Amino acid sequence: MPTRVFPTPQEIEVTNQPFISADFRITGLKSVDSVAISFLKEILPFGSTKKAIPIKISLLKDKQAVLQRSGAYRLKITDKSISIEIKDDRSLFYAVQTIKQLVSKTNDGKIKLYPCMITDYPDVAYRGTVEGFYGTPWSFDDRIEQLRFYGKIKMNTYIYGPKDDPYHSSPSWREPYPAAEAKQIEALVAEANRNKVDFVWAIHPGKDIQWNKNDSIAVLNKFEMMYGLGIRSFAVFFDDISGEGTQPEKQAGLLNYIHNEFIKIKKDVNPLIMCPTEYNKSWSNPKPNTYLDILGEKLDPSILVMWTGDRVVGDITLEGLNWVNTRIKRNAFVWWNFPVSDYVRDHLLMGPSYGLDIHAKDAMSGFVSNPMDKPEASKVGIFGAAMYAWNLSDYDSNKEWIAACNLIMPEAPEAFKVFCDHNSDPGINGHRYRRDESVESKPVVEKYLKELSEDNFPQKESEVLACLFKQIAETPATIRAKSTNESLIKEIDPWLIQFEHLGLAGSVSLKMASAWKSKNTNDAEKYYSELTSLLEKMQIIDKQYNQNEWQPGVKTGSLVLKPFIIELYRLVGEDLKLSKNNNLATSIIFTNIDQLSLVPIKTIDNDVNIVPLLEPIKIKPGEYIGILIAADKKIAKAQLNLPSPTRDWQCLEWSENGQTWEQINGKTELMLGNEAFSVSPKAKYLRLRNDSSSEQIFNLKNFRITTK
Ligand code: LTM
Repeated sequence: MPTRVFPTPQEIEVTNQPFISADFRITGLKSVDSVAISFLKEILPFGSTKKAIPIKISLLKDKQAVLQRSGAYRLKITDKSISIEIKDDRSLFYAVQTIKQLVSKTNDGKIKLYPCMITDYPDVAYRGTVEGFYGTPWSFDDRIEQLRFYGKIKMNTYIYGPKDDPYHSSPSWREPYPAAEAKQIEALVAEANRNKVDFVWAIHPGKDIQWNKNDSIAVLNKFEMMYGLGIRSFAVFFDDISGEGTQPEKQAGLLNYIHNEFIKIKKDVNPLIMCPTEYNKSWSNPKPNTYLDILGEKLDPSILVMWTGDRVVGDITLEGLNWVNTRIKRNAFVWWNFPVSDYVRDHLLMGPSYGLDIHAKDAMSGFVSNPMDKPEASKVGIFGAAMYAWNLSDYDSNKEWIAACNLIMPEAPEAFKVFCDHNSDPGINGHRYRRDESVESKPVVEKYLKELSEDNFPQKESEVLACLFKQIAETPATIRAKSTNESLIKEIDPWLIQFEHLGLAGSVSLKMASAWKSKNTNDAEKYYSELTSLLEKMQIIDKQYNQNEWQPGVKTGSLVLKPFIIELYRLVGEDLKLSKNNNLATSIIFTNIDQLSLVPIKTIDNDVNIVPLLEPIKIKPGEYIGILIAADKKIAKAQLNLPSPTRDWQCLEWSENGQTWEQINGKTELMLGNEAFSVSPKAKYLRLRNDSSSEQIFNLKNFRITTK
């Protein structure tokens, strides 16, 4: 077989004796999808000679349930004829995609095909992406390219819900799109249709919705406008909101109203999708007859309910799905928060799509991946999601990751794999979501450090790692020289720059350690100073590129390789008394709120910030959030912006020792603003405590201390 068929078909038999033909013709069903036929004509030469191989298109005769699914097809290729049996237009489109993968050309331009028999259908009905991240939404061109990509990998759903589109969310969800944007949406819907993708338009009204007739009509009117632009699939999101909008009875009431007054009446619109406020287990009230049960009870059974798993960002397990399915009384529609990076914007998530239960096909109604704001780079993760949702039991995350790298950068697949392999972990983050990184190098690094600690020189490991760092240093140039995907290069450019320096720093660190171990102090010192310059350069890159206001900077190899280099730097520096050692003391978050315990602190010059969180935070009575500043620093001033529906719970305090606290009176009115205020020079801790007797909700926008 020339290439593998992806996603892996449910049943496939291929002979290894190809046949060659120069001519094909279509017979059978007349009124079939013209887009699929023109794709077919791009792949196969059509003619009318006697020798032309007939391609017969007919309806699927086999009536078993799986073949009644949208997209199901049966393809039989022999050297005499091709038979395509289909359920619907999508089936024909997918059969054509499969033929495209099976075809290769002889030197004289004829078609080489392998006789085969394929019976294929998707395990999960809705498969695709949800553009549901915070940050700059994808551009028109990005989306067009994504829709084409989804067609190729047999995904059928694109949910449009970028948090930062004001016409999707507050403040402008009630208003029509400006003409230019409306026109682009029309064009996107047309492209989606061509690729057999449902363009689902989502509204996010919960931040300021009023539960009255006016606002129900406002949602309906907006849907009507979007219907006018060609949209035939709709969603309502209630994620990441607080206050009035979160009431399950009201949410269900609105959804049922839309279902009855719009979906049922239109006749050509797909079932509604909703994202609940309690969209993952860790945020759900476990008590019976609460939020999720109310939705399960009240929502029309046809409405699909989204779910991110046991956590906001986490694995998808059959057990977790069974838990929510019982409560919502239907199979959850999975919103998988991978490879989204809006909570770790200084990292790329380029690794395999793993953590997906291969036994869960009967427990989900849909599976969509929430990608990064970088559409091309996200294709690696999206490809895995597509392969999983089509054929769960066959899914192998690593195999599909390799296939993704080959498909996405065919001109330099090996270099791209090296890049992705060391750019996959998101680093420490509030969601506690970590990914494997540098998988094959990790045991070598561990062995190297263990040998060093036992006073041996790890010669073999040193050689392996030297090859790796050399390869890393060369990878960016290879990718730039060979890849024709300019958009992808532009998206990952800062990480390519940083990656090259990681490779250079790694090479020098190994030379330094080798000289040090062989007591060649002069060389060790020379390499130490070279490494110092490279590490400083990496810090400059981190401060120069990707300076977003959330997690600015460019981190690469941050799970295994960078810590390894830093460890060698520390070992040699301390032993040869070269390290200045004045950067070790850092400021840390000071909190007893579980959700925040791992939220990182960002220090830029004298400014120490708690990295802001995207979702609202619940704070119980007595709980607090604050910062303990680095040992050698003093607090000069602070700025806080923690919007909350009420403020009378907020008590702002400072302490010298973390034991006794003094209240900062009259400062709570500053919580909503950005005005700086000064704090006692003795203060080492600053915290905001819930001084009331009930749980409160706030958003962490800005908690900043300026030190001196
Ligand atoms: O996950 C959901 C349902 N909502 C938001 C997303 O918009 C966001 O992209 C992810 C990842 O940060 N987290 C959310 O809570």
